[in-house]
Amino acid sequence: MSRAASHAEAAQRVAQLRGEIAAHNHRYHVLDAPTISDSAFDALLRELQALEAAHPDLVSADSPTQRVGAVVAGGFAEVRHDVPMLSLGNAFSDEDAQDFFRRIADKLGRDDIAFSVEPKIDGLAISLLYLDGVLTRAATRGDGSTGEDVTHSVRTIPSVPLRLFGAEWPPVLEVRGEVYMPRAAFEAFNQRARERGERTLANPRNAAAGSIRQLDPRIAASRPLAFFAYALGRIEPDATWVQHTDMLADFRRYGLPVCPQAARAIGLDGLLAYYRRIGDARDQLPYDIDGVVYKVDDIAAQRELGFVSRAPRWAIAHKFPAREEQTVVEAIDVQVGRTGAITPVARLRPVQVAGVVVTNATLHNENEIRRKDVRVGDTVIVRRAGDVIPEVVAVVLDERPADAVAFEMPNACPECGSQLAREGDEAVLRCTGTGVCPAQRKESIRHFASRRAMDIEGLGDAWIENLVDLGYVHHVADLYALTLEQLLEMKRRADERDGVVPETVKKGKVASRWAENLLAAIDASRKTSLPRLLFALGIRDVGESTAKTLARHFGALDRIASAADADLMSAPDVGPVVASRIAAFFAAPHQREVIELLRARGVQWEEGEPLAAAGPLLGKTVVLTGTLDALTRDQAKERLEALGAKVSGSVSAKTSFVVAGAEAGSKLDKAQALGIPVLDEAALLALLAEHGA
Ligand code: I6G
Repeated sequence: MSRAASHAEAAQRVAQLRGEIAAHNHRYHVLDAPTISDSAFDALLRELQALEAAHPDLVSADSPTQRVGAVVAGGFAEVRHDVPMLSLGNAFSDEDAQDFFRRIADKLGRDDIAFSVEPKIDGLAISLLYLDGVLTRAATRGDGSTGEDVTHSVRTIPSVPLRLFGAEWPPVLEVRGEVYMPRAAFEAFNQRARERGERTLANPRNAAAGSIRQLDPRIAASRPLAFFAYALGRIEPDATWVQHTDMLADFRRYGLPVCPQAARAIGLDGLLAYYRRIGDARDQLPYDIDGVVYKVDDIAAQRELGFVSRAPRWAIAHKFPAREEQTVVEAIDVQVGRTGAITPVARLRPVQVAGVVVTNATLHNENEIRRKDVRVGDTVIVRRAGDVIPEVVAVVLDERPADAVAFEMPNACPECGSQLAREGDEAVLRCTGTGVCPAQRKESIRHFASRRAMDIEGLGDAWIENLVDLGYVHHVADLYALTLEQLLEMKRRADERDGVVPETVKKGKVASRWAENLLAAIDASRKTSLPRLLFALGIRDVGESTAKTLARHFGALDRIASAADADLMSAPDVGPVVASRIAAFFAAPHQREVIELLRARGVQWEEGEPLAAAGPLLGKTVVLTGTLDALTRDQAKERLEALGAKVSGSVSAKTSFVVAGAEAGSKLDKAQALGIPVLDEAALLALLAEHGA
């Protein structure tokens, strides 16, 4: 829309944009089913921002541009809950759950009772007040009667609608639910914090609570929080829902996120089956839970059952085993990873954590161990969540033995004796014995053989240890030169060394099936794909996704191996650090030799054409800003990429030029400040036409 848009036109477009943005936001953050690209979404948001800047009277609190507001001065205001925020009773066993069910069945005089059931998210309980469909206030539970006003933080959570969808909602609607940090986001946050030597968050629950209880809303906005609605507070006029599950269905219709695992269960058997089903899925769920909640579905029956002290008689939380337990640190060792990274590991007195015996927990790096001050002999809280390695959350200082001494990191690699060194301001110490350190070699081979890399079935840790320790394999290419005789000899020597009576000799015949199987698995891995091979090589910071991107972008290994940093950065998502890691990897003669040997020993992968091998804009980084008339942002991006350019979202000194459409904002200002060339739409079209794109 041009600058000359009338106020009425602007108001109409603003309303339309807000509706579209809210709907896209909901699809992305609640339904997990986006229908437009991130850049197209950004363009809508920018258009709205520009219109609001031109017409400040059109700005309103429910606008998606207003999620992050000002810092709250003078601390949190108190909020009295008109309807108290209660807590739930707990069931710690099937018997407790059975007692809960029995009490209800006896009172209602029947057994075929339907329940609304859902996971109990480990987060922070929050009450959201919507007046005339607009989010007006958000408060913590506090003591149940009085909480804290955290509206400024909760508004920043993308899945919380600032305005309810449709027009069917009650004019006064208070919705209760849980703010939480998805587990992947929590892990990623901590990983980044560790790399930067910053403070980590203890667990997703503390992460949610700590993020919301901040006076500066930018802190909550910078953390990936989410919300699930599960209960009702105040409502006017009175609710007409017959069943709790009807209410949840309406919540969904209003655009409020409701846990996708919420369901209905009948009778005690139904409850316990749900408990087991969610318990089995617990490690795979994207959020942390500490149990499941059962609620009598029929609201009239809820009323009949009433409350005991401050908890409903019609609902209960059936708890899972805790994720965190206490145990004692018996020793602290350091492990050497594939890239030489040194990780201190706590050897623990064995403890059951959520159904699994834990004997080791990572202490991550020197900074972390120092910050937590974990010592041998300490009683510690260990946490195990999902598939991630258990970690030490904190020390129970009251239980520290008087003679416990602070841990000192070694100066030399415990495996090869090489010096340990830190790169730049990295928190991680690394073994400098690349190529010679047996621990690094074993880890590289383990990674190379892993399922998502070369997928060599049966090449387990014990074989890798023996193959390296007994000198049969020095690097990954040696796997492809192994013979049956060598494997059998290795086994015999390992048995001898370990004083084991060889199991491989049975009835006077050498059992060789395992070795044949292993050789067959190694052989089967010879035929692979470029992304798998790239990932398998174990280049630092090149995970599966970057390997795929590189393969798609360059099409062939040699092109990647000979690319300069700037060329590597023309691949999407490859920044300067990753580019330098890739270049350094392929610059090492040892790595080139290994790749040649892999080829010579029959490892094959298909190669193809690069995406934009000879593009005239190869090595150029372009930033698009503002609105273009003739092209959508996606079309412009696609055509620029076809010419070899990398299209980036932010302006920096590395930007080659900026394309500024109508109502370009701060990116244009920044480009001008940095003296970066700026093209208008006509110049872009001319450039594209010149190169036939
Ligand atoms: O603390 C809670 C967690 C989950 C709840 C709750 C819930 O439902 C899934 N429901 C109620 C009614 C209350 N607390 C009071």
